[in-house]
Amino acid sequence: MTTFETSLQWHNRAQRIIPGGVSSPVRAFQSVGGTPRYFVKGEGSKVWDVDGNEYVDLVGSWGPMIVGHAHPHVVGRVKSAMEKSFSFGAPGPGEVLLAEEIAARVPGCERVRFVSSGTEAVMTAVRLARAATSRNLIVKFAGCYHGHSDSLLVQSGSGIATLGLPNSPGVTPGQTQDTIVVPFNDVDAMNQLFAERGSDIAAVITEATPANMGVVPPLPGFNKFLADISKRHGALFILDEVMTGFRISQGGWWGKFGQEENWTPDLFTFGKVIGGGMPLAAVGGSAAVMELLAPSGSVYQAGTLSGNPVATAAGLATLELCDPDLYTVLDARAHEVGSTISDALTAASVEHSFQQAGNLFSFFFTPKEVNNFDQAQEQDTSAFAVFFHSLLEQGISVPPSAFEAWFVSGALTDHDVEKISTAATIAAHQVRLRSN
Ligand code: KE4
Repeated sequence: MTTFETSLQWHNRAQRIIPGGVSSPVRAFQSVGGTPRYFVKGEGSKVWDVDGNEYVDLVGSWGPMIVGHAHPHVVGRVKSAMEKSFSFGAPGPGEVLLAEEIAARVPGCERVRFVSSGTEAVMTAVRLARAATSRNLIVKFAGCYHGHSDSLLVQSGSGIATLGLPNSPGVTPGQTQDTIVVPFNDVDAMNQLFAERGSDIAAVITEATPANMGVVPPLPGFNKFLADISKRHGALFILDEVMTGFRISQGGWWGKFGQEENWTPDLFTFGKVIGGGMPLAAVGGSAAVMELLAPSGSVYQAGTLSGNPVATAAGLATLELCDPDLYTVLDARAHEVGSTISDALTAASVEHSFQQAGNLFSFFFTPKEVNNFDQAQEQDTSAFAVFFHSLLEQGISVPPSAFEAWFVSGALTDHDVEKISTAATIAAHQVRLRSN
């Protein structure tokens, strides 16, 4: 009888019942090749696959596992919540407490509505913006990812700022005709677009720092520029903090940079960390806009498990651990891990750009700094794949794509960093050997 003791066996079995064998495409290793690892246990900074291999985890479920896996404080609170049932489909104290915690950390959030995914949060924010302005056009940036709602699955048309074209089968031109795609960090393109179409624009949406094309920080003042130009033309500014929210600081990206630069988005989206690994996300912002949501207003939005008591328990317990000391640790660890890996690549004469935004970072295998998606696409993704697999074979799990951010957790240890350093040295030489 076949036992299922290896990731390969599970993946062959999975593909017979789940498209691509995965519940989200990036997990399938298609951009790096090879067999995805089937994880069955996580504790602190480590994860174990079904084969029994141990890895230092620099993915952290793409952000949520900020305090490490199975943190006792979080596990305890989730267990306690679960024992009182999983869901009621009715309001409960947990969502009120979590909403108050979010608003306390992000004063720009006067109201919060919970949903179950970042996609839902962004979809709701876009609908709110269109309702609030009675305008249709949404402006997004090439390379920024805001979830898989139809109107945001767009790619640039020809030219600098053109109406989006569907970038997935099943998305119709009608669903993307009101989405405009602009190169990131391009002030001139935005000035021209607003000069021509400003009165038709409902909102501009951006990742607080793009991290879904690899980490591409906003040029100094770019987010403030977006907030200001939107306001001047009566458009809303949506800051997508699904990735950065409560990861970059106690108040997310805006808490760390926006307040001091004196700009405030009209709407925020959050996810990942606020659910602590459970399906929970949120849209928040000014009361004037958020109160348009049903049942206060007429903008419809709903969800069976939204604000789920088990998920809100996980999120609240996680945020309770996200104090200033944690961010000091995360920032130090991110710089330590990123610099160690960059030093190893440099020592092996492997051209790369090590890019950081707060405690998010990534590596582009290209000699030039990457400031937008076109430049990100010039990177050597085959070199990344060699680097990725060498690290994986040495017990370091990093994002299986050259177009993602790397994540540290508060559970990383000095020994983990030593292991990462040793593995990076070997992996860098394997990239070097490949290119000879
Ligand atoms: P979800 O629907 O996956 O919860 O969130 C969508 C989303 C929205 N906005 C930003 C800035 C995001 O980063 C995301 C999701 N991020 C990816 C990581 N690149 C999720 C991983 C995946 O797709 O499996």
